[in-house]
Amino acid sequence: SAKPSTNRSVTEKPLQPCQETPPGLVGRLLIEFSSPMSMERVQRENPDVRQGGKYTPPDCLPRQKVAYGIYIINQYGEDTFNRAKLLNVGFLEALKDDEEYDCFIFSDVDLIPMDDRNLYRCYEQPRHFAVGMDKFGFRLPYAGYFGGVSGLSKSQFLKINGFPNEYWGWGGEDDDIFNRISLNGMKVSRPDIRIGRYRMIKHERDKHNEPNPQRFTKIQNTKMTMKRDGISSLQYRLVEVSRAPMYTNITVEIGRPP
Ligand code: NGS
Repeated sequence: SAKPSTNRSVTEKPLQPCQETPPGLVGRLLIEFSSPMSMERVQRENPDVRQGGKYTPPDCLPRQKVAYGIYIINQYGEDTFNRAKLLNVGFLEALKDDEEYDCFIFSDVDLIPMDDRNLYRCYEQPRHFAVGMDKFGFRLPYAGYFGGVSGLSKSQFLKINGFPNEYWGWGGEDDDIFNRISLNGMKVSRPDIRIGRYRMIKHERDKHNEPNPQRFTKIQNTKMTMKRDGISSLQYRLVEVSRAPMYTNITVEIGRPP
């Protein structure tokens, strides 16, 4: 049965691996929020992005499969917010789409990178990208800060049993992740402070996200809790998955604090 082959490898030259540093980077970007950005414009300026926010370089073989898709994980209902648990959901749901993803970038929705040399890929060690945020005067607020935007390879993520599911409300979950990394013999890697710059989209204080009074004691106990609490114990109910042109929107029910 001779079907005409559409396989690239027999019709074209095999692709070369992508360059370590992509060509055409511009460095510092002008980020300001005074003029609104429309989804249509984002779409127009990124014609190679496919349904659900997926992208593959057309002319080279990617060295890593960064969850080459954009996933927005939305907590269903009105119960207390749980950031780290939502990030765990994002990891599993992205893998359901493509089990070959080997790198995951976890970003807060309100952070906009100001320099395209801050490469969203995975590194030898877990990566903290958001080292210079405007609200902290473009400096790290403290040496162990791991909030905002981070990136872990699949194996780094699994080594720390993913992120904690038991931080309800604001604060501490990023410090717990930092502890998991150190306790598992890894070290956080970071970009140069001049490159890892971010602007935060200004917004009102979130509802249902009051400071978690348990956060200080919880971050003292990471060593004990990380074995049982993490990606291995994650439970949730999928409410909706919808594919927009530039991203995949996932709504999940993740329960509420005990
Ligand atoms: C620390 C929090 C982190 C938080 C960081 C920055 O104190 O979760 O402040 O917060 N840790 C604890 O509360 C234990 S920020 O200034 O962005 O609101 O990420």
